[in-house]
Amino acid sequence: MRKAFITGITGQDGRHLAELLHSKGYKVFGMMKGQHNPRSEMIRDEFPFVEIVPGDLTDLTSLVTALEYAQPDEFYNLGAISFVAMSFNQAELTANVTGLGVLRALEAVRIVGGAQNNPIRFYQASSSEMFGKVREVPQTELTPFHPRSPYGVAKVFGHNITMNYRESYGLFACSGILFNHEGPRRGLEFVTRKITNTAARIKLGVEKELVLGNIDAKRDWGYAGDYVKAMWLMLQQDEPDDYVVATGETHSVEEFLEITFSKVGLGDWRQFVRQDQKFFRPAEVDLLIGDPSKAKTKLGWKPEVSFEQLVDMMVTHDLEYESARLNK
Ligand code: F7E
Repeated sequence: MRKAFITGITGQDGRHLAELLHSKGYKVFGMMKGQHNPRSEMIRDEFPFVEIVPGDLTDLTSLVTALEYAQPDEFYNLGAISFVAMSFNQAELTANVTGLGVLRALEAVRIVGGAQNNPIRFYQASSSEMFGKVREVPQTELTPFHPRSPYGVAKVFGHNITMNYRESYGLFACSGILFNHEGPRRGLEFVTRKITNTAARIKLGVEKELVLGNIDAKRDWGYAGDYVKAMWLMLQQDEPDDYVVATGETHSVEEFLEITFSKVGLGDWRQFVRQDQKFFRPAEVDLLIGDPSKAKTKLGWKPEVSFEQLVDMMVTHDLEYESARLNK
């Protein structure tokens, strides 16, 4: 039985990936930090097949101990401080977890190694935030980075150190440069879920308005369930490499609002939305659009869920989820 080790198991991608790997017959280990982590119950209830292993990306010894215990074939490093806005306020923590955490994970892989004829394969969750103030449109694996947040800077370090360990020590280490990916499991702090969830609450009469920051920003939004398939495919290749994972389409936050409010049946979003300076960022990423040609050609990967279907899936989920909460 193949074994996979996932950091960030409680996040959106960790949960999608755990499901995918379980369906493929893997034994799945999920690393979780802290004492009495309240999310461990969620994982236990939702995914009883996941074995929780204690560990923390800021503690190399804990990573080595966790890998020695799990002896995985594949290591997916999805753990991070992933909220860009928060990274401006907790820049040092972000650098430590999202940046240096990757170095510690790679060191742990180098130390534990895995079976001689079957070394641990490593996946790093790189991000389109690395492109920041974009140097070209669309962005490819070769587009230079210009990060615009402490999060983006930390991800550039993670990306480069992964490449460096591949070149220096011959590790089977890949980075997926994933553009924004969403779905019903997205945290409520991210703009897409904030919009679909608040719109559902307005529809149900429990909220009056939606307060946002910059609605002109454009993103290449895909479905998280599609994107974890690309992660897995990268680790099944003969050679390690880096890949852009994106839809190749871009939409503004305003477009997301428009479709959501019309699907919920509230009409014109302008009646419900207010902008507040506190949700604007010190430096913004204005436009992201990825070119997934390499992933399509080499991995045979393509996104299955369209932008409209994604919004629809999230709106439908949030209307059901919020009315179930009301009726409790
Ligand atoms: O913001 C604007 C905001 O926080 C999207 C993470 O998964 O994707 C994600 O990063 C846009 C930005 O995602 C609000 O200024 C307006 O322009 O949903 P977001 P993100 O920053 O693009 C990348 C690929 C990652 O790697 C990250 O980990 O929406 N925006 N008003 C707002 N954003 C939020 N969160 N809240 C607002 O009220």
